[in-house]
Amino acid sequence: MTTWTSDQEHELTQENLRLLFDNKIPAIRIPQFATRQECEAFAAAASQGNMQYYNVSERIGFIGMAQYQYRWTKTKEEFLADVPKAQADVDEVFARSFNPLRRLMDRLQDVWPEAVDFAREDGRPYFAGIVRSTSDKIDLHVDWAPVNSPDYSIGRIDGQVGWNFFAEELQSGGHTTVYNSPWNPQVTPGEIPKSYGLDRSLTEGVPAHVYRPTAGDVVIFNTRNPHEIAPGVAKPGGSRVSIGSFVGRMPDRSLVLWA
Ligand SMILES: O=C(O)CCC(=O)C(=O)O
Ligand SMILES: [Fe+2]
Repeated sequence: MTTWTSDQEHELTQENLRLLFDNKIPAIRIPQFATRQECEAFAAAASQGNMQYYNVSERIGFIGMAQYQYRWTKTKEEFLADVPKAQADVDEVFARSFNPLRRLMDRLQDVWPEAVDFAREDGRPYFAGIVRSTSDKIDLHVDWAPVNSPDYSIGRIDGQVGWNFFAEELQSGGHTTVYNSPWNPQVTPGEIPKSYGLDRSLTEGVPAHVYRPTAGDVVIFNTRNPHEIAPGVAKPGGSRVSIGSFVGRMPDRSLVLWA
Protein backbone atom coordinates (compact mmCIF):
# COMPACT_ATOMS: atom_id res chain seq x y z
CA MET A 1 0.00 0.00 0.00
CA THR A 2 1.11 3.55 -0.68
CA THR A 3 2.35 5.72 2.15
CA TRP A 4 2.92 9.39 2.72
CA THR A 5 6.47 10.59 2.21
CA SER A 6 5.70 13.89 3.97
CA ASP A 7 3.63 14.97 6.96
CA GLN A 8 3.02 18.50 5.64
CA GLU A 9 0.19 20.26 3.88
CA HIS A 10 1.33 21.27 0.40
CA GLU A 11 0.41 24.00 -2.08
CA LEU A 12 -1.68 23.32 -5.18
CA THR A 13 0.56 22.40 -8.09
CA GLN A 14 0.24 19.77 -10.81
CA GLU A 15 2.91 17.63 -9.16
CA ASN A 16 1.34 17.87 -5.68
CA LEU A 17 -2.11 17.05 -7.05
CA ARG A 18 -0.65 13.94 -8.68
CA LEU A 19 1.06 13.02 -5.41
CA LEU A 20 -2.26 13.44 -3.58
CA PHE A 21 -4.11 11.19 -6.06
CA ASP A 22 -1.31 8.64 -5.57
CA ASN A 23 -1.58 9.08 -1.76
CA LYS A 24 2.03 10.19 -1.27
CA ILE A 25 1.18 13.38 0.63
CA PRO A 26 -1.52 13.94 3.29
CA ALA A 27 -3.15 17.16 2.07
CA ILE A 28 -3.08 20.24 -0.14
CA ARG A 29 -4.20 23.58 1.27
CA ILE A 30 -5.15 26.71 -0.68
CA PRO A 31 -4.88 29.48 1.92
CA GLN A 32 -7.08 32.55 1.48
CA PHE A 33 -9.10 30.99 -1.31
CA ALA A 34 -11.79 33.56 -0.48
CA THR A 35 -11.86 36.93 1.27
CA ARG A 36 -13.45 37.46 4.64
CA GLN A 37 -16.36 39.29 2.98
CA GLU A 38 -16.91 36.37 0.61
CA CYS A 39 -16.87 33.92 3.54
CA GLU A 40 -19.43 35.94 5.47
CA ALA A 41 -21.66 36.35 2.43
CA PHE A 42 -21.44 32.62 1.69
CA ALA A 43 -22.31 31.57 5.27
CA ALA A 44 -25.25 33.98 5.34
CA ALA A 45 -26.51 32.76 1.94
CA ALA A 46 -26.16 29.12 3.07
CA SER A 47 -28.26 29.75 6.19
CA GLN A 48 -31.02 31.13 3.94
CA GLY A 49 -30.74 28.27 1.45
CA ASN A 50 -32.75 25.06 1.06
CA MET A 51 -31.04 23.30 3.98
CA GLN A 52 -31.98 19.64 4.52
CA TYR A 53 -31.10 17.25 7.36
CA TYR A 54 -30.14 13.58 7.16
CA ASN A 55 -32.11 12.78 10.32
CA VAL A 56 -33.32 14.45 13.50
CA SER A 57 -30.75 13.10 15.96
CA GLU A 58 -27.72 14.38 14.07
CA ARG A 59 -28.00 18.02 13.07
CA ILE A 60 -25.96 17.75 9.92
CA GLY A 61 -27.45 20.23 7.48
CA PHE A 62 -26.77 20.10 3.75
CA ILE A 63 -27.79 21.86 0.55
CA GLY A 64 -27.60 19.85 -2.67
CA MET A 65 -27.28 16.08 -2.76
CA ALA A 66 -24.86 13.22 -2.21
CA GLN A 67 -24.59 10.51 -4.87
CA TYR A 68 -23.76 7.83 -2.28
CA GLN A 69 -27.22 8.29 -0.72
CA TYR A 70 -28.57 6.62 -3.87
CA ARG A 71 -26.33 3.61 -4.02
CA TRP A 72 -28.50 1.06 -2.20
CA THR A 73 -32.10 2.21 -2.50
CA LYS A 74 -32.44 4.18 -5.71
CA THR A 75 -31.74 3.75 -9.40
CA LYS A 76 -29.18 5.62 -11.44
CA GLU A 77 -32.09 7.20 -13.36
CA GLU A 78 -33.59 8.54 -10.11
CA PHE A 79 -30.17 9.91 -9.16
CA LEU A 80 -29.68 11.73 -12.50
CA ALA A 81 -33.24 13.08 -12.41
CA ASP A 82 -32.57 14.73 -9.02
CA VAL A 83 -29.37 16.49 -10.14
CA PRO A 84 -30.85 19.69 -11.70
CA LYS A 85 -32.85 20.61 -8.57
CA ALA A 86 -29.82 20.02 -6.32
CA GLN A 87 -27.61 22.15 -8.59
CA ALA A 88 -30.27 24.90 -8.62
CA ASP A 89 -30.31 24.89 -4.80
CA VAL A 90 -26.57 25.58 -4.58
CA ASP A 91 -26.65 28.00 -7.53
CA GLU A 92 -29.06 30.07 -5.47
CA VAL A 93 -26.48 30.25 -2.65
CA PHE A 94 -23.79 31.23 -5.19
CA ALA A 95 -26.03 33.96 -6.65
CA ARG A 96 -26.30 35.54 -3.19
CA SER A 97 -22.58 35.31 -2.43
CA PHE A 98 -19.93 33.93 -4.79
CA ASN A 99 -19.26 30.67 -6.61
CA PRO A 100 -16.55 28.62 -4.85
CA LEU A 101 -17.24 25.61 -7.10
CA ARG A 102 -16.41 27.54 -10.30
CA ARG A 103 -13.38 29.13 -8.63
CA LEU A 104 -12.08 25.75 -7.48
CA MET A 105 -12.58 24.17 -10.91
CA ASP A 106 -10.63 27.07 -12.44
CA ARG A 107 -7.82 26.62 -9.90
CA LEU A 108 -7.61 22.90 -10.73
CA GLN A 109 -7.68 23.60 -14.47
CA ASP A 110 -4.87 26.16 -14.03
CA VAL A 111 -2.52 23.36 -12.90
CA TRP A 112 -3.91 20.21 -14.55
CA PRO A 113 -3.08 19.43 -18.22
CA GLU A 114 -6.26 17.44 -18.98
CA ALA A 115 -9.92 18.50 -18.77
CA VAL A 116 -11.57 19.35 -15.43
CA ASP A 117 -15.36 19.02 -15.57
CA PHE A 118 -18.42 17.58 -13.86
CA ALA A 119 -18.62 13.79 -13.86
CA ARG A 120 -21.13 12.52 -16.44
CA GLU A 121 -23.25 9.45 -17.08
CA ASP A 122 -24.07 9.09 -20.82
CA GLY A 123 -23.50 12.84 -21.17
CA ARG A 124 -25.73 13.80 -18.22
CA PRO A 125 -23.90 15.66 -15.45
CA TYR A 126 -23.60 14.68 -11.82
CA PHE A 127 -24.17 17.19 -9.05
CA ALA A 128 -21.11 18.83 -7.43
CA GLY A 129 -20.70 21.30 -4.58
CA ILE A 130 -22.57 20.09 -1.49
CA VAL A 131 -22.89 22.72 1.24
CA ARG A 132 -22.67 21.44 4.82
CA SER A 133 -23.41 23.13 8.13
CA THR A 134 -22.88 21.41 11.47
CA SER A 135 -20.95 21.40 14.72
CA ASP A 136 -21.60 17.66 15.19
CA LYS A 137 -19.07 14.91 14.59
CA ILE A 138 -18.95 12.96 11.35
CA ASP A 139 -18.03 9.33 11.95
CA LEU A 140 -15.11 7.44 10.49
CA HIS A 141 -15.75 6.72 6.82
CA VAL A 142 -14.20 6.47 3.37
CA ASP A 143 -15.29 7.85 0.01
CA TRP A 144 -14.03 5.59 -2.76
CA ALA A 145 -16.24 5.24 -5.84
CA PRO A 146 -14.71 2.07 -7.39
CA VAL A 147 -16.03 0.17 -4.34
CA ASN A 148 -18.98 2.42 -3.37
CA SER A 149 -20.41 2.93 -6.86
CA PRO A 150 -18.95 0.32 -9.23
CA ASP A 151 -21.84 0.61 -11.72
CA TYR A 152 -21.44 4.36 -12.23
CA SER A 153 -18.94 6.12 -14.53
CA ILE A 154 -17.08 7.33 -11.43
CA GLY A 155 -16.44 3.67 -10.58
CA ARG A 156 -13.67 3.76 -13.23
CA ILE A 157 -11.48 6.36 -11.51
CA ASP A 158 -8.02 5.39 -10.26
CA GLY A 159 -7.79 8.05 -7.54
CA GLN A 160 -10.25 10.11 -5.50
CA VAL A 161 -9.63 13.31 -3.59
CA GLY A 162 -12.10 15.65 -1.92
CA TRP A 163 -11.93 19.41 -1.55
CA ASN A 164 -13.75 21.51 1.03
CA PHE A 165 -13.91 25.28 1.22
CA PHE A 166 -14.58 26.53 4.73
CA ALA A 167 -16.68 29.68 4.93
CA GLU A 168 -17.14 29.66 8.69
CA GLU A 169 -15.22 27.87 11.42
CA LEU A 170 -16.16 26.78 14.93
CA GLN A 171 -14.94 28.40 18.11
CA SER A 172 -13.21 25.11 18.99
CA GLY A 173 -13.05 21.56 17.62
CA GLY A 174 -14.34 20.53 14.20
CA HIS A 175 -10.96 19.40 12.94
CA THR A 176 -10.65 16.56 10.42
CA THR A 177 -8.41 13.52 10.92
CA VAL A 178 -7.23 11.57 7.86
CA TYR A 179 -5.63 8.14 8.44
CA ASN A 180 -3.09 6.88 5.94
CA SER A 181 -4.70 3.53 5.32
CA PRO A 182 -6.25 3.44 1.82
CA TRP A 183 -9.42 1.37 1.89
CA ASN A 184 -9.19 -2.06 0.32
CA PRO A 185 -12.11 -4.08 1.71
CA GLN A 186 -13.00 -7.67 0.92
CA VAL A 187 -15.85 -7.27 -1.54
CA THR A 188 -18.42 -9.96 -2.25
CA PRO A 189 -19.40 -9.63 -5.93
CA GLY A 190 -22.73 -7.82 -6.26
CA GLU A 191 -22.54 -6.40 -2.74
CA ILE A 192 -21.61 -2.85 -1.80
CA PRO A 193 -19.90 -2.76 1.60
CA LYS A 194 -20.77 -0.11 4.16
CA SER A 195 -18.27 2.72 4.16
CA TYR A 196 -19.54 4.79 7.09
CA GLY A 197 -19.12 4.09 10.81
CA LEU A 198 -16.05 2.00 10.05
CA ASP A 199 -14.22 -0.15 12.58
CA ARG A 200 -11.46 1.46 14.63
CA SER A 201 -9.12 -1.41 13.84
CA LEU A 202 -8.63 0.29 10.45
CA THR A 203 -6.86 3.22 12.08
CA GLU A 204 -4.83 1.56 14.83
CA GLY A 205 -1.14 2.29 14.53
CA VAL A 206 -1.68 4.22 11.32
CA PRO A 207 -0.12 7.65 10.62
CA ALA A 208 -2.72 10.39 10.78
CA HIS A 209 -2.96 13.94 9.54
CA VAL A 210 -5.18 16.41 11.39
CA TYR A 211 -6.25 19.54 9.55
CA ARG A 212 -7.95 22.69 10.77
CA PRO A 213 -10.93 23.88 8.74
CA THR A 214 -9.79 27.51 8.76
CA ALA A 215 -12.36 29.92 7.31
CA GLY A 216 -11.25 31.19 3.90
CA ASP A 217 -9.15 28.13 3.04
CA VAL A 218 -9.65 25.08 0.83
CA VAL A 219 -8.22 21.75 2.00
CA ILE A 220 -7.93 18.75 -0.36
CA PHE A 221 -7.16 15.18 0.77
CA ASN A 222 -7.36 11.62 -0.53
CA THR A 223 -10.81 10.36 0.53
CA ARG A 224 -9.91 6.69 0.03
CA ASN A 225 -8.22 7.10 3.41
CA PRO A 226 -10.52 6.67 6.44
CA HIS A 227 -11.39 10.10 7.84
CA GLU A 228 -13.57 11.65 10.53
CA ILE A 229 -14.59 15.06 11.81
CA ALA A 230 -14.46 15.92 15.52
CA PRO A 231 -17.43 17.60 17.18
CA GLY A 232 -16.95 21.20 18.20
CA VAL A 233 -18.44 24.26 19.80
CA ALA A 234 -19.93 26.89 17.52
CA LYS A 235 -19.59 30.63 17.93
CA PRO A 236 -22.94 32.15 18.99
CA GLY A 237 -25.31 31.64 16.06
CA GLY A 238 -22.53 30.04 14.02
CA SER A 239 -21.60 26.70 12.54
CA ARG A 240 -18.93 24.86 10.57
CA VAL A 241 -20.04 25.93 7.09
CA SER A 242 -18.36 24.31 4.10
CA ILE A 243 -18.85 23.37 0.48
CA GLY A 244 -17.05 20.59 -1.32
CA SER A 245 -17.02 17.76 -3.79
CA PHE A 246 -14.97 14.81 -4.82
CA VAL A 247 -12.52 14.88 -7.72
CA GLY A 248 -11.77 11.62 -9.48
CA ARG A 249 -8.98 10.88 -11.95
CA MET A 250 -10.33 9.01 -14.96
CA PRO A 251 -8.31 6.50 -17.03
CA ASP A 252 -7.69 9.24 -19.68
CA ARG A 253 -6.28 11.51 -16.85
CA SER A 254 -9.18 13.95 -17.03
CA LEU A 255 -10.61 15.06 -13.67
CA VAL A 256 -14.31 14.69 -12.88
CA LEU A 257 -16.24 16.30 -10.03
CA TRP A 258 -19.28 15.06 -8.10
CA ALA A 259 -20.63 15.11 -4.58
O1 LIG B 1 -15.43 18.66 6.08
C1 LIG B 1 -14.39 18.02 6.06
O2 LIG B 1 -13.34 18.42 6.64
C2 LIG B 1 -14.31 16.67 5.35
C3 LIG B 1 -15.65 16.22 4.85
C4 LIG B 1 -15.59 14.84 4.19
O3 LIG B 1 -15.82 13.83 4.80
C5 LIG B 1 -15.22 14.74 2.76
O4 LIG B 1 -14.96 15.77 2.12
O5 LIG B 1 -15.15 13.60 2.26
FE1 LIG C 1 -15.72 12.07 3.50
